[in-house]
Amino acid sequence: MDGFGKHCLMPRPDTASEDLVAELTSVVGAVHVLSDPEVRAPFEQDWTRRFGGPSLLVVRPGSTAEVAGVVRACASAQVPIIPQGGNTGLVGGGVPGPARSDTPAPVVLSTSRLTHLERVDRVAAQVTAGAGVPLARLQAAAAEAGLNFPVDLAARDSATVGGMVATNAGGLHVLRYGSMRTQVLGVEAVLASGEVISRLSGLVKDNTGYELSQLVVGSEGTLAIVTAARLRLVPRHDERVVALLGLPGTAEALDVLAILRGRVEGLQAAELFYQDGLELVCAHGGLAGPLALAWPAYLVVECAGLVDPSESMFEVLSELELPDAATAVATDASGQARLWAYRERHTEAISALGVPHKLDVTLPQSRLAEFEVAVRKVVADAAPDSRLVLFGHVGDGNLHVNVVGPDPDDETVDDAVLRLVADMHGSISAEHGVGRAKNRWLHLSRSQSELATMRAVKSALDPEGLLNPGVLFDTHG
Ligand code: FAD
Ligand code: 2HG
Ligand code: ZN
Repeated sequence: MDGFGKHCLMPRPDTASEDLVAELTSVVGAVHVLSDPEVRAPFEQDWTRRFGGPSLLVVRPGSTAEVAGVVRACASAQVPIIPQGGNTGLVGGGVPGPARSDTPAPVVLSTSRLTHLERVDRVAAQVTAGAGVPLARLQAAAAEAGLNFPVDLAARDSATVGGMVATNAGGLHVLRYGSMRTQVLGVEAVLASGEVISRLSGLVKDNTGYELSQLVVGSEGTLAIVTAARLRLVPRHDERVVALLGLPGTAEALDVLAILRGRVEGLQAAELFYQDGLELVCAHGGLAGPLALAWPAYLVVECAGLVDPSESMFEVLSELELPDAATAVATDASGQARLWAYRERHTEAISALGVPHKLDVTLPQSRLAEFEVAVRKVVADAAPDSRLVLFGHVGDGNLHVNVVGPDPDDETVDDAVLRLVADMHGSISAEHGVGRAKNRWLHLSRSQSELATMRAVKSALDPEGLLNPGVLFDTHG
């Protein structure tokens, strides 16, 4: 039982829902209160199709004041709120849970209208973006100002600033720039009380007590609803080289990574996948393979800078003495996009096979090769007829363990893999978060004291359990 369970919201009679509809309509306007089940449906199921449930309504506030009004209305009706951005999350945190008789259906608060993007401050190299701004639009605005927003991920056209703050999104460039947390200078957010905290000044130095913005980063919509963020930008590096290397296995990929880390400037991505994943992507996308020969493992590395990094990349590659059939290098944009597609298209290719069990985990880098062997065995034992696809951000020790085959509600394989990760001193969530998918395994990665502290924070900021119940903590024990 968690610390705020005693405050769980209870279902209210239908008249309460009618009052709530009227109240929400007065806050955001009738056109932004969506009650038609067909219109609500896309907001009620997650990207993987594994998680979802019914909502009472979907509301689309257009300003911070409207978000606060929605929160107050839901609080007084005792109806929970699920904040939702681009709905690309992979742990079921942005959609309602299954219907329950002891809990009212929630309101989904979509940030799709919070799309204000301020002019880039080139002196400070910062920008303020509304929570609903998609990543690709933010990246384009930064590039137009001669700068770069350094977090990048394949869902860039849909994933939003608010969702990325809430999940502390990682992605392809963590090894150079850090995750979303590193880019966040401050947030504006609405608390469960309806109060607004606004930390958008962009002050780089400001030691005046608790860092509330960073508390919200990674809180997965359980502490506050982010309405905007002040974000750090970095230099735009147009000189770029991408190499795809075929290798005998994970250990060799780690050896090459160690050499590249010390020898090339501007290393910003090091991604790993395996032959079965490559075959799946090629079949799904109708692509020819990248190399003349098949290899057990593939490493994609990218360097970027103000000065062309390709010469130092070629120098190191020639010292590695890899066979020609193990190396593809691209110095032009279209060739680079072609090489990246083999890595980036894994997620969609896996989803085309069925509903995946996604286990996004980090291991100490020194144990990644050992983990790869162990996890293949654990999955084969726990789900003998399943298909396992492994890939990930090897530069961060982060592997994405995807298992297709077991029923979406069957958690046997999830349990076996997450216990293996904990036994090997890894984390059960590297970058996607805990959401509804992993809340019952949170204790494998956090101590009892840490969990109690986290619950105390939740209780202090959201005593009624209004925001995202069932996400991060298992509210139903
Ligand atoms: P949603 O899915 O809408 O929500 C995610 C969580 O954030 C939920 O708990 C939700 O309640 C909460 N939330 C959303 N908006 C707010 C808000 N304004 N205030 C408070 N809480 C909020 N993730 C990575 O880290 N790295 C990757 O490389 C990566 N690649 C991906 C590739 C694909 C093809 C896909 C489909 C997903 C990928 N993801 C990746 C996962 C996903 O894109 C990220 O988790 C992203 O940050 C989610 O953003 P979103 O706007 O879609 O959030
Ligand atoms: C990626 O790295 C994303 O491409 C998605 O984090 C991972 O599909 C997955 O498991
Ligand atoms: Zn990832």
